[in-house]
Amino acid sequence: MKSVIVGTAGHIDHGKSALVKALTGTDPDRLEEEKRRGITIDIGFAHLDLPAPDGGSLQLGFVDVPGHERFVRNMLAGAGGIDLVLLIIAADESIKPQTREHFDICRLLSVRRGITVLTKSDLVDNDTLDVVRLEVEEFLRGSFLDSAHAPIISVSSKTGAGLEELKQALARIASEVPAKDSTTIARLPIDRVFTMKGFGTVVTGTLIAGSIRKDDELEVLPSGRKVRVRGVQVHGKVAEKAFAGQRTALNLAHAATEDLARGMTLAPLNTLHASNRAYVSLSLLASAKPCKDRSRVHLHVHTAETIAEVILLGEKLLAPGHSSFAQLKLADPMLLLPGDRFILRQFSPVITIGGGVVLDAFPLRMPKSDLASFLAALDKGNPQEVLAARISRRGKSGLPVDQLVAETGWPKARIASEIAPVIRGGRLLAIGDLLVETSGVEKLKSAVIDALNRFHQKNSLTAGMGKEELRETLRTSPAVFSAVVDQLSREKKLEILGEQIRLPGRGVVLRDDEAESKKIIEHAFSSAGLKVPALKDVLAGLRVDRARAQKIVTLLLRDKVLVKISDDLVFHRDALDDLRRRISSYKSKSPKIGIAEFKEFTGITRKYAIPLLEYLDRERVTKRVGDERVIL
Ligand SMILES: Nc1nc2c(ncn2[C@@H]2O[C@H](COP(=O)(O)OP(=O)(O)O)[C@@H](O)[C@H]2O)c(=O)[nH]1
Ligand SMILES: [Mg+2]
Repeated sequence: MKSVIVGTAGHIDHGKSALVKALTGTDPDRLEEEKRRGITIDIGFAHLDLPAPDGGSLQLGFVDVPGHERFVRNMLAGAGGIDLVLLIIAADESIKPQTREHFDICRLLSVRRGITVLTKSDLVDNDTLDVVRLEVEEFLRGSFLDSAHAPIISVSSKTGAGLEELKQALARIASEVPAKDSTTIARLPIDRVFTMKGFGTVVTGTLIAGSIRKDDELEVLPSGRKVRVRGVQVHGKVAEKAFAGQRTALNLAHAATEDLARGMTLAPLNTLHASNRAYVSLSLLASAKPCKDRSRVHLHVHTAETIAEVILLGEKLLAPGHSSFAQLKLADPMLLLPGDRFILRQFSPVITIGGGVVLDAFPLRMPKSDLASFLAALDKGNPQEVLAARISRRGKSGLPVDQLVAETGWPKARIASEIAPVIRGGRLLAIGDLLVETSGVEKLKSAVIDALNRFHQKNSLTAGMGKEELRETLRTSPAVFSAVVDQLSREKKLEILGEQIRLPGRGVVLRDDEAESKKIIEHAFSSAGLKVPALKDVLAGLRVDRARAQKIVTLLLRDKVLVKISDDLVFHRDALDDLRRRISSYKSKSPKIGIAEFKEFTGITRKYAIPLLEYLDRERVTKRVGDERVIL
């Protein structure tokens, strides 16, 4: 069974609520105050099943809106999810201010289908009805409700005249509404929150995307609260699952009514994010005043509203009837996805001035010309170009698939199938879960080579650049970095030495004075045998400065020409090798050696003998037993 949301629109007292009641049997004015005052204050709901012209059946969910100008914001909360509008005009009053305003809103929200209903036909004679019809036809000309393709039907909710004809037209047009895709990521903008005895917290709304089933874990945005669905009702009846396009009520666990409000959205856990900035395509109504850059406005999206600042991205003044790309800065964050329609109302006095469509809710700083082509690609809406533009915008850092899901609201499976041909075409690369533009990877590869080159030039006494240091210099993610480094290593454009990376054949290069110093140090220790000089004395006598001298020592230690036994006690490797040999031949004389014998045997002082013996213990040449060493 197909579900279609039907919204009313029109001036106060033109008979919207009476018509919904005449069609469905339900009085949409549910509040006590509404019944007492006889006016609609907030949105009301009703439903009706109709046979479809093709023999199936149609489930119509009605959203009845208030016509009073003071309650347009409530009207907007209801207008968000509608597929089909009933534009209601009383035959005895014809077009009035909220007829125009609601009609503008429907056009700005891009409502595509509807029926114009001339109500209270019992109050006027046929001539008057004809005149009103002509006026209305003129008013609607060129719009989605143009009488050339959308019906104008006169009815009386009092006598029932015209209601059958209206039902037939409703069934026909509702059956033309395209079926909604329930495999998209679920979104339920909340329009009502209340408690029900025996159930607890209940929220209602029009499910605008995806599906929600009993026991689903959901997230409330923007608050981030996690809730569980205890029960689902669709069009007033218990259901296992609600699908996109259905009036839905959810009984929620883990949430009190205070935690929820109209304007919040329910979505799957950890999938979508609220934002307080968005790039949009904005149209100003012909009836509005010119819109200045940085104007403050009221922003309405689905059931949410907040104050926003309009930053025009083109000319600094938007003329009535014109469109422009803009950035909206929101006073409070809300969940926005590309394709979401919005309405702008003037800050004061509050009247509808325009609206448009969200292009991107994750604005990033980028050069003006790049931004213009980015927004143009989003506005055109070709899915492959949209994905490529979003990935390209992230440059060499790439974009994780999860973030692409959050940016587009498209499920992973859809992204994967849209992007596969672009990857095959060579324009994008998939590195694990990350998508990167191929040219971004190429740029990163040359940036790696440049960074290594600069490093080698500055650090001629170091073998290579630390991996992490290189990654931080390039400001890129670990995944992209290691993919690029591996690729460059396979291409033999760099070499990986443990935690260091260097260009092939590069590394330590000694200048003349450095090479000379290295020789002096080496000689100082090789000629000293075990009676070594203090390292700092050797370094003090060199031509190179202390920092460079220290680096040369590090090189000698790395190459194991020198061996460090303790702080400031360094030996040449030949001296130590010689010592080992002599110790093992000593073993044929005695299996043990004491400190005194060791001093005598090597000819060195106690100051050196103790650290040396400890070194030999560590090297498992000797083993300490009491005051003596067993030779191993
Ligand atoms: N005579 C007559 N009165 C109607 C008709 N439809 C609505 N009304 C009356 O017009 C008034 C406003 O109707 P209502 O449905 O509340 O208007 P809304 O503000 O557009 O929802 C009420 O007093 C209704 O009884 C109709 O077809 N004929
Ligand atoms: Mg009403």
